Amino acid sequence: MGGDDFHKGVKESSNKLDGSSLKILIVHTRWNAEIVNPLVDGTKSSLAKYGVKSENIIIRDVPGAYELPGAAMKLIRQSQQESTNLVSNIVDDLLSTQTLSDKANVEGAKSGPFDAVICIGVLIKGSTMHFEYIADAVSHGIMRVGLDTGVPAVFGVLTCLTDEQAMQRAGIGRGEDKGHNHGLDWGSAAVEMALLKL
Ligand code: DLZ
Repeated sequence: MGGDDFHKGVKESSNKLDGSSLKILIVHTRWNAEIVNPLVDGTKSSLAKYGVKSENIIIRDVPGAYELPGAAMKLIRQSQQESTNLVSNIVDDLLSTQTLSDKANVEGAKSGPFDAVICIGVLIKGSTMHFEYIADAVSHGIMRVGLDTGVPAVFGVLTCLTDEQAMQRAGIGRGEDKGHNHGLDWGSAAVEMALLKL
């Protein structure tokens, strides 16, 4: 490890990732918005690179990182409930003139539940234990969202010791080296996990 051929970070998947049929939820914080917003932009550009249509990227914001798991869980549950309702409406309307695909795809946007959720936030360590408690709760909470709903949940939360560390990981470092925008990796992780199959 550490030689010239050492690749830091995630390698591209060897599978072809076609996100054109996916519907992705992004939930991000308004805390540390100056760093979070570029991360959201990086995530969106990565999703676009893999073919996810802009109308199928749903974005919601919450106050802080602590709210991310609860919001993600609530919105996923809503999308699953709406899709159940849609199916029963389609069955009710089977004899109407509207085709099934017309009914299921309103104005090009994909109906149905989310295929993945990306939770984005930035925690920066202060002088109290707050950082440790929130980071622990949020990381476990986001894991639970994924396991309990079956919808892949991407951990897009930076847990940094300084502002500069966070800026570097959002690609907006102050020095000549702006760093790497981790949102680019979160978008590809969401597409890859959404498409995962045997
Ligand atoms: C209170 C707080 C603090 C001190 N720091 C951060 C932070 O660095 N990043 C973040 O996303 N949120 C922070 N918060 C807010 C909490 O996540 C949460 O919104 C509040 O405690 C209300 O539940």
